[in-house]
Amino acid sequence: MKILILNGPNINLLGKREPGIYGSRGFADYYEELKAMYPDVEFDYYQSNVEGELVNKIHEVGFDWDGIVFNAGAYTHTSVALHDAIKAVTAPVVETHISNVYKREEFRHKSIISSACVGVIGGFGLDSYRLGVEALLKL
Ligand code: CA2
Repeated sequence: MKILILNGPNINLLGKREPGIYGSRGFADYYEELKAMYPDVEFDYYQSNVEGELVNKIHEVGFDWDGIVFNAGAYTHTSVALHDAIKAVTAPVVETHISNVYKREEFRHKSIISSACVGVIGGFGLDSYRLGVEALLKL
């Protein structure tokens, strides 16, 4: 089983800004814990602040790997290109959010990518990523 954890814009700032919303832990630290929880799963991690680079990564792994846990960050609410990329590949993609976007500003209530994804997980802090992995393992 090969799973890509894919993070979009600003998630590289996790642990450094806005701890009230996103917590005080950096993603690199959490990623080590996640890998240790699933020793039989092969993980890769990629983060980019650039929309086209996220599209390229989805194309690169989306026909060979078994799934993608994807936090598209703010592109969730804006990106037709990411919707189309997710739709184009064969690997299931789980839309994942750290925060509960429905408790936040209204512009975060609309996701352009949800309808291309196999499912949506959000609101559980960094544990949302583990829940995304669990969902992929049970498909
Ligand atoms: O809750 C999530 O995971 C989000 O995808 C995070 C995005 C936000 O635009 C989505 O609406 C919901 C933002 C990620 C930005 O992360 C930061 C981390 C620390 C400091 C500033 C931003």
